Amino acid sequence: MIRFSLVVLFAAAFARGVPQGIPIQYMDSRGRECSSTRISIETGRGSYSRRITETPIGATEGDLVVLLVDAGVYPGITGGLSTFQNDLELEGYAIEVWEIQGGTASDIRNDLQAEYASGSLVGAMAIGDIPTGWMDNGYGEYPIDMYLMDMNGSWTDSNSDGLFESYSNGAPEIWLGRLTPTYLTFASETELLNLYFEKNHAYRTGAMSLPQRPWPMKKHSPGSPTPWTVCMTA
Ligand SMILES: [Ca+2]
Ligand SMILES: [Ca+2]
Repeated sequence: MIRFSLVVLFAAAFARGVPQGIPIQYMDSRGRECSSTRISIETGRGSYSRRITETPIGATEGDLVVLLVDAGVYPGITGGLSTFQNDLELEGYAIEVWEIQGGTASDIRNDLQAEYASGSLVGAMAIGDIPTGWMDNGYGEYPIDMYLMDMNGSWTDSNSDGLFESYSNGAPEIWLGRLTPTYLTFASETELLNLYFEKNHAYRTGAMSLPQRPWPMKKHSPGSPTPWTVCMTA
């Protein structure tokens, strides 16, 4: 009898479950819906401004790299940033430093596109909490730095919810690196960035080398029955 009752209880619970076709809503104990990751990260940055604080030294003709520096960390990393800039210039790059306050990835992309159209921009480094593009093409929302690397594509957000559904001609024209320790908690953002610049300088000047050890990576072979394979390299 007890077993029968349990079966009936489970059957009733199943029958009262979420009907098909109605999305599950996640709420906290007060019935509030969770913010999306995009909204929690990108909302409230304020209006956009860009201050060009460093331009290429002399008549440097090298490929241009822009350092996009979050204004919130800028005062705390000026020394390390200067070292980083010098290291890159010694390798033949022309460097501009843009101090970025607020805004959106679209604001930054507009400025990068203008720079790209006028000259020799080849790449950018985002330092601190620099906005990125966001996408949802049916697999959930995710950040996409390709948005800042593509200088001539069209990105579609047909319902204006801040998430692109598709893009065309989206292959990158420039590269983008990112130094974003913003959400780490074991040291402050400026401490971690300064440590990075210190190690980077040591590596570029030969004071530090990388240990020889295997590195697992995924290799992509389009058209193969097993398009992704894991391999090791030294
Ligand atoms: Ca959208
Ligand atoms: Ca492109």
